[in-house]
Amino acid sequence: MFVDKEHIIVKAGNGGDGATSFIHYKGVTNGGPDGGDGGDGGSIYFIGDKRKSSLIDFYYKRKYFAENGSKGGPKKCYGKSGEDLVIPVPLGTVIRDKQTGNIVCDIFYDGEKKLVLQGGTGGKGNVKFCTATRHAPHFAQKGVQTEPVRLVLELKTIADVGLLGFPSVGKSTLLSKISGAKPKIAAYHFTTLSPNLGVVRHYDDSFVVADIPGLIEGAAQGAGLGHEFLRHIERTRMLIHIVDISGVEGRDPIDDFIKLNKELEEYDINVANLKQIVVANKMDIDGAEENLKAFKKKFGKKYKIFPITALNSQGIEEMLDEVYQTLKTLPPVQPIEYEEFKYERKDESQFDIVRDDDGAYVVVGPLVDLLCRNVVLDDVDSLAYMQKTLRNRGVFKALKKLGIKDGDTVVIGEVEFDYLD
Ligand SMILES: Nc1nc2c(ncn2[C@@H]2O[C@H](COP(=O)(O)OP(=O)(O)OP(=O)(O)O)[C@@H](O)[C@H]2O)c(=O)[nH]1
Ligand SMILES: [Mg+2]
Repeated sequence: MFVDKEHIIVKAGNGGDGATSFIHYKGVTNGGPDGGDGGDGGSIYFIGDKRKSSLIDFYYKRKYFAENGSKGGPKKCYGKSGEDLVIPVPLGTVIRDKQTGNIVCDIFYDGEKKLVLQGGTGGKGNVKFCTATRHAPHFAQKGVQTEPVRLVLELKTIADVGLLGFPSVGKSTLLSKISGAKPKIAAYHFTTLSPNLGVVRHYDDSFVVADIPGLIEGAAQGAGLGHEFLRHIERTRMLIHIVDISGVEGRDPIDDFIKLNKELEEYDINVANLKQIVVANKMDIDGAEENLKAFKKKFGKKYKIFPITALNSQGIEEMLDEVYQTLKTLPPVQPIEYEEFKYERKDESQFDIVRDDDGAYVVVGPLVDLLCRNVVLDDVDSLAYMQKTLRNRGVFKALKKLGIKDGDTVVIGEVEFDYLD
């Protein structure tokens, strides 16, 4: 099975909680705080792996969670950091955020490693909350909790040349003659169901050719195998457009050529605008010469046309010379140009205030997460810290603006209190 598009869920590790602990050994009852920090959660990376050729791994496994950071311990012990998760993908994998469709990264080179999700930061232990006036903080910070993210992985094969044509025109036959690839070849349509790659060596150069399933009229609307797999020739540098010039199957090569170019336009104008040479295949069959004349008359000015018989390799050298020369004039295959989409770490200063049914003022947003990470309900120091944060971050100001009065209820996470100016 060939898999070239998959949906997966990834999640970086949560940060470990900081510890609340006090020095405690024989003879010392009231030692100072010694709670260590929690470890950071593991991050999610993707790495290009040239040995992989499809996204099949992701068909079988869809959830990729990096390890959480461990809790901090007494004696200022740091919690262990979570292991990063490095996910190998084939070269040419474009990774998008499922919700927005934005491109997160395009893994193009072997060994190219991209950070996609940063692990949650570990919480600070109580020892870090000691101040001149607060000698024994009974609270520690919780680790940052991370959110799972849905990604779409798409394989856009990286090849120099794309082979394009109706079913059974001889695309796979041609690939088998010019490279070491051994694609399936047969007289029925849609023999090729997934792309085949072949490396062609010609003179001092070598280039990669991608043979894809046959395309038919209406592919854009799903006819035949549809046009989804055109993604595999999307970033080639040029196309070899093959027609069955003999018309042995009862189709007209001129008509075929026009129709397929229309399908390309419907798929992506950039693909339609790629440099094309035409290969007129099956010259060994009766009627091919006549058809070739007519074809040349119609398209000879715009395209270079190479009559061949793929079956016995006739005419192939001239065609390869042309591909070789053309590739020299074209820029190398490039990664996609895109604006990299980065998953923001939560901006912990943001908040919003909503009124609930009882008229209470409910503070929501990342700031609340921050406060909830830091506040232990029954601890006076901790509540003082929350008061200070609410003042500094402008929450009280915002409440006043909304017309809050003494005695009104304010809800922040699990904390609920009466407002007093
Ligand atoms: N007579 C003749 N037959 C050919 C030639 N090239 C290919 N064929 C035959 O055409 C049929 C289809 O060939 P394929 O190479 O499988 O065609 P394809 O374009 O890859 O077809 P799909 O994968 O189905 O899209 C096979 O029976 C081949 O033997 C040729 O030059 N002359
Ligand atoms: Mg084929």
